[in-house]
Amino acid sequence: MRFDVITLFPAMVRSVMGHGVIGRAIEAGRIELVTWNPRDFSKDRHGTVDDRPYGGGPGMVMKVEPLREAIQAARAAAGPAPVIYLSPDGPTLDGDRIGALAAQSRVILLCGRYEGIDERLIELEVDARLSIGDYVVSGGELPAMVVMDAVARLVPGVLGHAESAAQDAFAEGLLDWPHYTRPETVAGLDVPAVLTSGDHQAVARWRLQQALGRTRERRPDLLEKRGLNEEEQALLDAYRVEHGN
Ligand code: 9WO
Repeated sequence: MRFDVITLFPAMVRSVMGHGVIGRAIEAGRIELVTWNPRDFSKDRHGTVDDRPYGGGPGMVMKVEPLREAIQAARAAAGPAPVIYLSPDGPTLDGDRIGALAAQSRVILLCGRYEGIDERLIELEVDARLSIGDYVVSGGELPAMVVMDAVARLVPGVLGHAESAAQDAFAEGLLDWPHYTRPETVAGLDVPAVLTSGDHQAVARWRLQQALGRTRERRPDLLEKRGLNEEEQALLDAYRVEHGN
């Protein structure tokens, strides 16, 4: 998977994405991250990439040409790829959209700053918008990094066995089960006995039951959408009796 990111802050993107499991995947070449700074494509010696908005009003707008040339350079570098503009007015990122992106070999992520980008750039070069939620942040970079992290985790070989197991719960449409580590007792609180029983089947059953119970308590909408088989329903019924809910 290759991500090309159009951003005024390439160092920010490379630094954040260079950590942890995704950073290791980039180092191993399983994920490719290339950044393109519109300022490098500016026509004037000041590196101008923005200007005042027509019609007046506060702030600045990103100019078409530097962005367009950065996008075209990204396309020329590694072939055609969808251009996705990170913006609150796009459809909201969810598991299906993450899966669809992970099926692509390449994607170009366009990060806006200032008050936004000239609409004509969107008309000329943007294939889709994508939101990570109904709020505005300072730029498209953090949303782009959320998208890249979530998508990269689905690329084969990026997650080790442990992490991919941890991700299974949500991939199953459920919230995560609780996690514990040493010491066995801390501040008078013990680890649930099943987790130290050595009975792997019982542990797996307990984890599924916890995920089902927590999903019902915290995100009943997910459970509604997912449905339950007979065994899961029985586990959830037992959880509700145990938790009195
Ligand atoms: C801002 C905005 C506000 C309300 C409705 C739609 C909107 N679009 C934008 C926009 O594209 N802003 C540019 C990119 C310039 C300001 C910083 N940008 C931005 C993108 N802030 N927040 C996002 C974003 C992207 C994806 N998901 C959530 C927020």
